[in-house]
Amino acid sequence: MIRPPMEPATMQTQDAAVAKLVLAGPMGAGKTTAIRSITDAAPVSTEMPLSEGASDDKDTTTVALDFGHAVLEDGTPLLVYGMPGQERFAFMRPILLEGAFGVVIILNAVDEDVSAQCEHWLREITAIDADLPVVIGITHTDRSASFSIEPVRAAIRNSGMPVPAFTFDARDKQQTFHLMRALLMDMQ
Ligand SMILES: Nc1nc2c(ncn2[C@@H]2O[C@H](COP(=O)(O)OP(=O)(O)OP(=O)(O)O)[C@@H](O)[C@H]2O)c(=O)[nH]1
Ligand SMILES: [Mg+2]
Repeated sequence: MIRPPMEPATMQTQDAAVAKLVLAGPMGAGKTTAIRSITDAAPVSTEMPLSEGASDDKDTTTVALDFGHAVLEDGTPLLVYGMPGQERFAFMRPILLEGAFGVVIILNAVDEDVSAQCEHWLREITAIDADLPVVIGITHTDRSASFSIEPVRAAIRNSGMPVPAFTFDARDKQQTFHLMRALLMDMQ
């Protein structure tokens, strides 16, 4: 049985300590997709039809949260929560970050200014909890021929935070797990 998260960053289930991770980032970056990629059972999701900005591959948006239980190859259990990307649901962010071990900020390489997005989301998360470990994952690089990760790394350096950044495809289980492992390395 999966127990809901309590206060600390890691919780005891019957078998092992479980880390709570949260996925943050703008609308359409791939938070819901990432959770669907890594969970074996169907995750909990709160998708509603997009009134504006629907596209062929995205016609719904998260209005409260995503939740899934995943197990890394080494047996490490994870409770993974996804935030809604839209600003009007920003009130959910502190609620979901309560008791989290760390945050994966997912950005979209197709978005106009990815480094500005990066700075924005780093500010949003650290304003809620300045001590949370963070990893950045950038999706949709297959759709942006001109994308370079260097401006994003420069934005991270400007923030003064030791945050690793990777590109990945949220539809791919192994690539999504790779990000989670990078975050969990801070745990050891
Ligand atoms: N081409 C491409 N598509 C991707 C990649 N990663 C995710 N996607 C797609 O991008 C879309 C992301 O949608 P969601 O997962 O709903 O995005 P979200 O971040 O949960 O968005 P909100 O809930 O609205 O904040 C889906 O259609 C995915 O299939 C990638 O690397 N490349
Ligand atoms: Mg979503």
